[in-house]
Amino acid sequence: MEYIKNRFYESAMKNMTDLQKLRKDHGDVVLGQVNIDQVLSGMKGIPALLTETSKLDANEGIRFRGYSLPELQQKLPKMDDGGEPLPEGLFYLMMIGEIPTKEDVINISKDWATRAHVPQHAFDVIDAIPKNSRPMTQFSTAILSMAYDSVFMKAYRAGVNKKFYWDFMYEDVMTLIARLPRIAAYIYRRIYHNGNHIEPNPTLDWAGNLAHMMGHDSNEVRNLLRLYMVIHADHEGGNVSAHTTHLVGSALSNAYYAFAAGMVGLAGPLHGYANQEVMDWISEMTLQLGTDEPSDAQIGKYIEQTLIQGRVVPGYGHAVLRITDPRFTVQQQFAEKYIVNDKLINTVNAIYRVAPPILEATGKIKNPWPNVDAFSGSLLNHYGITESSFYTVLFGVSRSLGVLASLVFDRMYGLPIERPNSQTMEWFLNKAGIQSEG
Ligand code: HAX
Repeated sequence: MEYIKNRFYESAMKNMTDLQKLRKDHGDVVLGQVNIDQVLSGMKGIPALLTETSKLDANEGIRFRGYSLPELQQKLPKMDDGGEPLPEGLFYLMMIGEIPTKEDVINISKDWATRAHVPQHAFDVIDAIPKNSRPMTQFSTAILSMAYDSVFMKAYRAGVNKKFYWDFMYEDVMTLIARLPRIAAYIYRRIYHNGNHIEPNPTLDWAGNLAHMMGHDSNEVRNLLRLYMVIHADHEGGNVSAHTTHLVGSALSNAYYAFAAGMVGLAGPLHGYANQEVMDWISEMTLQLGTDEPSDAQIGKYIEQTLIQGRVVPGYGHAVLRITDPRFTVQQQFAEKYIVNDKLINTVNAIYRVAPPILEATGKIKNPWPNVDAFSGSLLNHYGITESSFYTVLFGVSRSLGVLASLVFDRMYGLPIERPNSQTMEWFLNKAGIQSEG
């Protein structure tokens, strides 16, 4: 499968001259001003990262190498039975910048199938963790345990020339991505199915095999997971999981270290854990109301109560987006196409009718619209994947595609160690021209 690596090398090399020119001759070009609010609100809107794989527009949503999600649903190769695009194709697009052929996609699928063997020590590490510890704890620990196999780390220690770092990083990235479905399914079957594991089927595609190993081996679930893996794969470089992976990688940490760190970031409730919180929040609501078919008025009151309690309404709001997340819309359309009358999905749709005006009326929530996490749990639940505490692991498997592709770019471009400047409160007060009142 060297030709995929060679194509990446050729396409990324074309950018090297531009990058060198930017750093050498145009380093003093000013990109904008930074104000105190931007720094104190989590560095929002400060252009600070170079990320090739995707770009997020606040008023339009995500584009992968220029393509929106609906465009990708049309253009990326699918299985012969139609359905949803294959995540292998999205990975190719993010790495190479072109829509792949079906043959390219099959080749990546085959490559990942040959690399998918998970070393026994990773299973042993998972089995040593209490079964009732969070699935994301088990997932990130298993990833970390595989750093033992990093070819990048071995090459670095052997003194390899830095111009070849990307090649070893590519090898680690492809192997790590290939292993993740097996790791995730192992954790799933361990926790929820008495450790009754299902062996991989190497003839299946990456997402299809995940459905198979989880024990949800229908065409519908395979299709859902293919779509799920595509829409969660990347959201430009600044989100917590992507930025953490990139930051840890900038110290020349190997892909296993960097991605495990990114996954620990994804596990936070304001990021990937929100997909579980949405389910918990809805079930708390239906329990309190004593009905699983709440009216719009009942939902409105529950949202107000959540806000009064000083809690967030999970699945709503975004640090960048200012519209309904297209990833929400794509899932809603999937439900409209395949699912007839599901009470939970009806409730999710009702929340979408009710929540935005209430959130907007607070006057402080910048984006009152739903994000990706508002819908994903209800779809999984419909198809029998009801164990919501596992949902962030599925998000993590998908997120590997974007953040690990970016890690190969980082080493290809020779991006340096990341080290922003920090300042004390006194410095900020001085800049604002005010005295401390403390
Ligand atoms: N419910 C209640 N309050 C909310 C809110 C929500 N859904 N979204 C924002 N706010 C609040 C913030 O907590 C903040 O309050 P304070 O000023 O009291 O601190 C205020 O509104 C302004 O926040 P913001 O500028 O609109 O939003 P941020 O960029 O700070 O945060 C978040 C963005 C996504 C973290 C936020 O909207 C949120 O907490 N949403 C709920 C959790 C969630 O769905 N997270 C998943 C996001 C998508 C993702 O990354 N998926 O992985």
